[in-house]
Amino acid sequence: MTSAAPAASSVLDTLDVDQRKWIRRQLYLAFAGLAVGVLMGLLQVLERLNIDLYDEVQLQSYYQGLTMHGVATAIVFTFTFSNAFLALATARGLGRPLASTNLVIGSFVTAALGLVLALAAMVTNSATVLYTFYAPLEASSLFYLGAVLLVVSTWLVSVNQLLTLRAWRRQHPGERIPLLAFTSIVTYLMWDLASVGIAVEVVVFLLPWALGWVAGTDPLLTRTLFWFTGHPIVYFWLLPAYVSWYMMVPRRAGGKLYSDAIVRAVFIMFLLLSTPVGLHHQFTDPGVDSGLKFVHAILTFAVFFPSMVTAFTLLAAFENGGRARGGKGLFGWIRKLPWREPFVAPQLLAMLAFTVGGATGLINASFTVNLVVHNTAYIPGHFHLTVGTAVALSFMGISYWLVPWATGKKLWKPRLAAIQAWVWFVGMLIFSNAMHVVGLLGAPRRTPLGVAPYVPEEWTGHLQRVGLGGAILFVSAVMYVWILARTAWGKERQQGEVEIPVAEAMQDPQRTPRWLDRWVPWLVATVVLILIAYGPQLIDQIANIDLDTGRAPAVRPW
Ligand code: HAS
Repeated sequence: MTSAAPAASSVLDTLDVDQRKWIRRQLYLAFAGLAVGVLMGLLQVLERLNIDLYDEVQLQSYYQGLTMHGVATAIVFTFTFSNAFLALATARGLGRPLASTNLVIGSFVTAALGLVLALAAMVTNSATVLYTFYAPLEASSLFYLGAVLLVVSTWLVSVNQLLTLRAWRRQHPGERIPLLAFTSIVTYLMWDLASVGIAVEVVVFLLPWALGWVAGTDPLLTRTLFWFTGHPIVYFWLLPAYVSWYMMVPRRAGGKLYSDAIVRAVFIMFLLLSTPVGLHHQFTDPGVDSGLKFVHAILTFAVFFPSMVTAFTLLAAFENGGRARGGKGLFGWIRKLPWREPFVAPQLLAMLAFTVGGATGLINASFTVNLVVHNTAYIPGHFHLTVGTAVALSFMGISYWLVPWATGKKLWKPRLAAIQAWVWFVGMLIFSNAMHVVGLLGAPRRTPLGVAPYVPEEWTGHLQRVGLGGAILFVSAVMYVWILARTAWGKERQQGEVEIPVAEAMQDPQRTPRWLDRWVPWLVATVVLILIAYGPQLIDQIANIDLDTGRAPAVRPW
């Protein structure tokens, strides 16, 4: 059996030198975003220990730092990293350079401009609206423009992927789309549809409001539009990691891709189910219809399924790898996995963390239990295991081959890189466990608890563990940025080309059913599902818009 992807060298030989340069720059944006984000994270955990450094760094408030933390890590780092990684994965999968170098440059320029504008607004305290930005909190127009540009940078990647696919199809009529390209493209197609919510929210409502063109806007409507995108965004963060977990990690762990067909089915399920679930963020929102909340709750359980499939198929791939490396017995193969390898170890640890993060997600999704955990510290506990570890740690592992590929430099101190991942994992276990527990004890999220007068004695120890875990995470992040900086600006050049790892499939990809190699019918089905899940709610809310105030809805009286 062979992998559906062509040999690495053919892509690298033909990949436009310019494209590699702009992909590298996009990666640098990601690392800049992460650096800003973790600095702000440090301030937050110190605040939990009653050490307030906001004045020291000239920030006006805890909330200003929190906004910068969320936007820089969850939006800038993730978007720009995926823009670089999945653009390259598409080229690698299709065995040809991306169709348009201008689009590669365009994606970088829009993302860079977006970052500068959003950062300028946040630093000047004119956009302290948190990373979940909806009314009634209002930011300056610069911030909204920055957000628009960051989203546009992802759309440009998507267009480039589709143009590259079109060119590939002309030369390969009737052939199956190579899996690596298929999954990379589906990830962006899912996001294209999902991001319509935030695009409408910002362009139609928030931006005109911030520019003073309209008197007010409707908080419930902007909140619903935000969560239309705000849930699928988590899969836009996660799916690049899945691309690596399915197709790249097994290659380095000595295993094979379990099944081409299952991976396609999993990504199609994410396309279908990622968006019509956003109302599970609004279970406690009185303005949302209860029947629709029920529909979204059921679909949330459905979108759990492709991740369960992923867990079992990955385990099969790794067992295969561990046994090929000499592992014996029921669990002996686990020890044989390359736990000290800087590319594999972070991602295996990311998967372990995600197993727990997935379970806490299921708790969030359960309507009645959600009432207990909603808006408590439990929720950041959940998402630091998912986006903060499953995704961030995977991206760190990927960057340990991606940065050498992009710069032609040898990875600086690979053993230290593996240690860095373990430090992150340990820090996150302490941090997220403490957040979950203190959340269950009633501690609210997004609150400067260091100055809150009502903090009971029983929270104190857990808050100290939050501080300790966060400090360890900060150390790991500094190690990460330092290793990458020493790699990129080091003198030691890579011997030959860096391999872009792609695992062989255990089963012949050509036996994959043709209906799993299409997406137009799935796209249509996705749109229909979204209309069913969101149509009645949005129609009702838009009908409430007060036309007397012009183009914008009036502020509701309540
Ligand atoms: Fe979530 C809130 C439900 C997944 C991120 N989530 C959030 C927020 C964020 C977030 C950021 O239903 C807060 C937003 C805010 O600021 O308000 N979430 C879920 C469910 C899942 C889920 C059901 N979330 C994610 C992922 C995220 C993420 C992924 C980021 C990347 N979440 C919720 C709900 C809320 C929520 C409610 C609202 C809460 C509220 O009230 O505010 C599921 O998709 C999870 C499925 C995961 C699994 C685990 C599979 C495990 C795998 C690893 C395999 C391991 C192996 C071991 C192979 C089923 C694939 C290898 C190791 C060896 C030793 C071999």
